[in-house]
Amino acid sequence: MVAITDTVKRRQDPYPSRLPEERWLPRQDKTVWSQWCPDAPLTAQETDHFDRDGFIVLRDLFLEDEVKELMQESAALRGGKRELEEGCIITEPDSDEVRTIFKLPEQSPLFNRLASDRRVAGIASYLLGADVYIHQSRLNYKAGFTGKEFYWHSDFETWHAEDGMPRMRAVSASLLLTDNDALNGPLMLMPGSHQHFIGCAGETPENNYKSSLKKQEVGTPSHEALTKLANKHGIHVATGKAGTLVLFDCNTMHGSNGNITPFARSNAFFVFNAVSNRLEDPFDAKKPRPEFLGFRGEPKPIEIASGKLSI
Ligand code: 6CS
Ligand code: FE
Repeated sequence: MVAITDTVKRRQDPYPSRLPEERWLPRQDKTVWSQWCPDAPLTAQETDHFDRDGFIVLRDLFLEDEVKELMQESAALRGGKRELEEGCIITEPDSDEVRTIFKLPEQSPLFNRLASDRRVAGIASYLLGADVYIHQSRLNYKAGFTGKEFYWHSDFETWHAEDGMPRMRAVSASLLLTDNDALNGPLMLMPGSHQHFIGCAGETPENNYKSSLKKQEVGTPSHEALTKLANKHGIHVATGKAGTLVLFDCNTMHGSNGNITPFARSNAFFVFNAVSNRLEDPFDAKKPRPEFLGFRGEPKPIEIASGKLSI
């Protein structure tokens, strides 16, 4: 007879987090899942760069008038000129200023077209060696003077713990819709940090997303861990003019400062996940977050669109 033990079998989890104590583990998944070939949407050098650093900044992928149209569309969405789906808007922690609008393709045909573009979804699908779908999408807006910081985090840590994304096989694409320089709170990334999974200390509070989207406090590494990571890997600042595309692996450590300059900073942000990596039950939270933060339906592969953006 098999002895019945009183220990509950823990679900198999290569990336445990929200623990009594912080814990470092090595990455168990590839970063680049395709073999480079001449018709790939990135050069061999760009592919190696992404593999090594966990991100790449791509300039001049989009035409000037494509970028202009996207900027106008973004202003219209933010400026109350469109009916937006309820519950998809997040404001700043201390004011009613718009910080994020979620579900971008659902609310705008032009952003929907952008999301399936070869220069965005095509590159994501190539890097992940898989058909992809959108896990999350958002328009981030950091207002001049009042836009607050995003503290250091790995996106995967939250998506795994709170949404149930099983493996590191997702990539984020951030298209800059304003010029980003060193001053207006640009994205900062730690090159090479994607090779470490930092299981964070602390439990997930109920409905954590309600505060974490304004100011994340759970699922962030300790000062010691961040110091160690930054000393080992350094910090890169992803500056560029509007139209620049920043692609980064789901586990790359990143964050951004507040914006006290008069110059707003905004970007359109799409997270592509491999269809084979669809969400399960959360690994470290009682119930999953709402659909606007992580798509939970049957993933449908994006059909990649080529040519100039048009609707
Ligand atoms: O909640 C999310 O999905 C994203 N937002 C924050 C503030 N942290 C984790 C992840 O990047
Ligand atoms: Fe993030």
